[in-house]
Amino acid sequence: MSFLIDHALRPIEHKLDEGIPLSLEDGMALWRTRDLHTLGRLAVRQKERKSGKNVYYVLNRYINSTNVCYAACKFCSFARGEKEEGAVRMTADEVVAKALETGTNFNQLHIVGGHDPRQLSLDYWLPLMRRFKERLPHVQLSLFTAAEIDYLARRHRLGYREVLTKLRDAGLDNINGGGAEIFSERFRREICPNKVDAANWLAIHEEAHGLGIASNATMLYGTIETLEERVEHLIRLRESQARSPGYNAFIPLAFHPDGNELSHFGWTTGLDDVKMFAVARLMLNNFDHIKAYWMIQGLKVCQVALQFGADDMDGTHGSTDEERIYHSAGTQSGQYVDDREFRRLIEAAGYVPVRRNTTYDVFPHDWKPQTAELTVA
Ligand code: V47
Repeated sequence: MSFLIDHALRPIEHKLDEGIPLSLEDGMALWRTRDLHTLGRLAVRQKERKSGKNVYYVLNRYINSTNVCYAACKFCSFARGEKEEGAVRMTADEVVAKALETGTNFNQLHIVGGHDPRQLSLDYWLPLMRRFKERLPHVQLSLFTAAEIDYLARRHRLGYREVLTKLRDAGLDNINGGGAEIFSERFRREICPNKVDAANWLAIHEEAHGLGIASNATMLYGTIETLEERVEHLIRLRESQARSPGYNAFIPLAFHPDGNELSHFGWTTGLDDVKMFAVARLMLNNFDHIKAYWMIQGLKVCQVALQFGADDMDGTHGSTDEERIYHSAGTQSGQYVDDREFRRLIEAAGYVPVRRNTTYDVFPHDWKPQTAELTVA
């Protein structure tokens, strides 16, 4: 008796074994297959070629420093006008206090925010970053998205290289992967016309890599994009990584429909989610890590994603953090997962939990920083 095997996947298996990058047609065959188990097995084999039995997580703090934003992206439920009810703009002292609220035992500070005319400025960020680096040298700063870097450059009338150099010198270790959405012009014109375009998103990441700043990449799936546009997006990321290496992880962002203009698309399905992880793992042969971010697809789907090529579950967040991008758009995930829970889920999936920092240096799970008690002042 033979198990059902989709024969369209056989030439793809051959290419993967030979290390040949997959084409657009291959990517479409992966999306179209109903042979989910073979798809998962192929993705797991690629994952294990990259990271063996390891599955990574990071002890981190997560802050949305401002939700004031005038970009008006149609998928967004988070943005507010300055005077609108629900607008939250943190002072630099509040950001420091929030980051330190539950101590210093974390390896990453992850901050993203809106295009806020008052807060998104080098005058606000450079001193704040230096302050963090002086007090918390063991914490890597994963700040901004390329959309925010583009805003900073335009605001200060500087080139990307100049802005990035200033940010790097103040301590920027990594740029977050947001703002990529879907690279197709058709998508961006209709959904997020006021945001950095695809060519500049890629240029910012490539310039950052050249300056020694690492980054992540994302893709927002589940609205008007076609399957071809999803695969093309992945191919453009692969080409960008080949031109200027420095992307650590790819993170698929499942569309969340509550409270935005695209609500009628509804939630992505579990099947779409796990396929998305597998297709990404198989197309992105030059990316080391595919991240299943528990906040986005939920802990249960993310654990299953480990059987579809994902090798990372992102971060704990702090127990007092208040993520707002996904919570304002309807996520049922909580705000915090402790490291014991990550280890339990990863081990149950047959993998070895590994604590990392942003750039994937590995730490014993009970590692603690040697910093003295810190206060806000
Ligand atoms: O660019 C906004 C997305 C991104 C919705 O680097 C939405 O590790 C789904 O940068 N439904 C910002 N997605 C978040 C971001 C990020 C997220 C996770 C991991 C990393 C990383 C970075 O959030 C935006 C947009 O694509 N987003 N609204 C929504 N309703």
